[in-house]
Amino acid sequence: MSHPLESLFEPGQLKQDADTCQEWGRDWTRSHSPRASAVVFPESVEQVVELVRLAVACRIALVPSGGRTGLSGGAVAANGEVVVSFDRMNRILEFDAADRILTCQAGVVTQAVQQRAAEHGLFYPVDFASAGSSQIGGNVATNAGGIKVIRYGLTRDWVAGLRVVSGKGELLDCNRGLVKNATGYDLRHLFVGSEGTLGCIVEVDLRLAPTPVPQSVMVVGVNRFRDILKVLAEFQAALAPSAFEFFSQVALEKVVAHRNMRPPLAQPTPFYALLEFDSTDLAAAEAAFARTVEAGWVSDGVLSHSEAQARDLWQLREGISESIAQFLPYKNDLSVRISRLPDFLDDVDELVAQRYPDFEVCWYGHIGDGNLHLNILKPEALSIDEFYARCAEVSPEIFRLVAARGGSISAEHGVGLLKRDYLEFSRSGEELAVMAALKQVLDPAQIMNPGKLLA
Ligand code: S2G
Ligand code: ZN
Repeated sequence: MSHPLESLFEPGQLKQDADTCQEWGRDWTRSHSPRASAVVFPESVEQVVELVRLAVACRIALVPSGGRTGLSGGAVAANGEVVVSFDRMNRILEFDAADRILTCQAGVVTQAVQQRAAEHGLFYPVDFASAGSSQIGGNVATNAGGIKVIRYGLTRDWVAGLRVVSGKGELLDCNRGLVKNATGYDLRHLFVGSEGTLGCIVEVDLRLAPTPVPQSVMVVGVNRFRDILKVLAEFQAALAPSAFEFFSQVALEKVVAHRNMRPPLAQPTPFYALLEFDSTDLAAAEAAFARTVEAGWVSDGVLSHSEAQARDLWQLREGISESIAQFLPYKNDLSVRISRLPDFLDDVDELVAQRYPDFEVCWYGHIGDGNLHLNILKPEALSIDEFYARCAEVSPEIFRLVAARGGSISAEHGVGLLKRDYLEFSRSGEELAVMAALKQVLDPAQIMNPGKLLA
């Protein structure tokens, strides 16, 4: 069957078969069935410009899609939209040693950026479990965070320049890799985190960091939820961690079972903290560890003595998401300022125990930057619909606790479809009005990822 967009592409660049529409019409979420009408695979910026212009003329909705690892339904084509896949715009275009900038097409996989940076003796410091399949364009569109934010910040902090095709089909070349550029609004930051609702990210200038000294990893057993923050403070007083993660015993059990691994400590503890730090700070780390044990916050710990052991310890944290996927978890990705975490932890832990007494609760996340992943695991006996409905009843209560502490109902996974209707817990009416006005300016035909992020 012919398609209004067909004239723009070579055969094989526009597909309408059910399997392709199903596979490319979704991300990692399973709450909405994909119903894409077609999938296009542009191969150049010029093709993306023509695509958006023709889609505006034909009023065809577009869903930009990268590695399809999203967790909020931001890349789900649930209403007959055309998916714009950047799989074939996957070239690293340029590296400039003086600027320490790597210029990539949007479809370059995150891990390929990390590898190319290493080949140039540098380091791309944004890392997370899905880096082997996520794409840089999607990382920018969701301002991806991950496990090293405590030292290196988020994707936003490494975007030196951005080429974007707006919803009007205009190519915007934002900041061009400049370190300083005081010439008005920095539009690159508008598109970072925009989730494909303002335009298509087509090329990214990524800043690279100096390679860190060799790192050590320590996993410690923590007795009480709120003591994790005292442990964080103790280590941060002694050194600058490159990562400070946590996970509960439930999370550990799932990973150990799923990956047939050994627990890190002789005895189980309710919670675990995983920290990574410069090996040159080993003595300071051991002294801080001893103080946390003396204080009664930590019961035991293990330190990596090789890269292989460090990787194994990281697997205990990075393997959680995949290990719990079989339980179809209902996910909440929350953040509050570090200073407000202790009271927030008490609040939300109490609420979860009250409202989910018969559900298995799996806690983990980047507690060092205030980000908690609260995953409720589906009981065998409940259907997915019943389970999600039960969980959705509690979400507003959790979001009220987040709002009361000035936190965010989506720390790093984005809003997409799943969190869209709860935005008022984290954004004011005035802010939402400004966001809608900006979308009207950049996507007046409302064809860019309609229904995502903004209702
Ligand atoms: C993490 C990965 C996605 C998930 O492990 O830090 O962001 O499952 C998550 O929550
Ligand atoms: Zn995370």
